Amino acid sequence: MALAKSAVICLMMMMVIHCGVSMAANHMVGDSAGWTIGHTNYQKWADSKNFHDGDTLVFKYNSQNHNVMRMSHQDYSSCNTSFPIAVYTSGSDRITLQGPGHYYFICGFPGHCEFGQKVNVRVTRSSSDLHPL
Ligand SMILES: *[C@@H]1O[C@H](CO)[C@@H](O)[C@H](O)[C@H]1NC(C)=O
Ligand SMILES: [Cu+2]
Repeated sequence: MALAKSAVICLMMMMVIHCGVSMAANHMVGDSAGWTIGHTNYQKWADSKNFHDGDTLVFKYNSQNHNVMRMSHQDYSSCNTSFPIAVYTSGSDRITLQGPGHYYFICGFPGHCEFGQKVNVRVTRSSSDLHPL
C-alpha cells in the first residue's frame, strides 16, 4: 500500500511540475467574483495580470443577467453594443487569446458596460516573453 501511495504522490508532483512549465494560462475574469456588476474593477483586475498569446479568458456569470461581447476599441469606449465582433452567452465562456494586442470585452445588458462591466485585456507576445510590450 505504501508503494502505491508514493506512486500517487510522485504522479501528482509530476503534474504540478508540468503545470509550472505549461505555455498557456487560464484567467478567470474577476477571479472568484466572476463577470458581474458592482463587485470588481475589471480594469484593475486586468492591470494586475499578464496575458500572453494562447492564454484563455474564462467568463463565469449568470446568463440571465449578463453576457460577453467582444468589441472594437471605439465601441468599447462608448459602450455601444450595436456591432459586437463576437457575442458569448453560455455563462461559462472560454475565450482563447490569439495573437498579441488589445482585446475589448463588455457586458451587452443595458447599463452594465456604463457601470463598469468592461475590460481591456492586453496580450503580450508569448509566455516566455517576460518583458511587457
Ligand atoms: C453605435 O454605433 C453606430 C455606428 O458605429 C451608430 O450608428 C449608432 O448610432 C451608435 N449607437 C449609439 C447608441 O451611440
Ligand atoms: Cu452584465
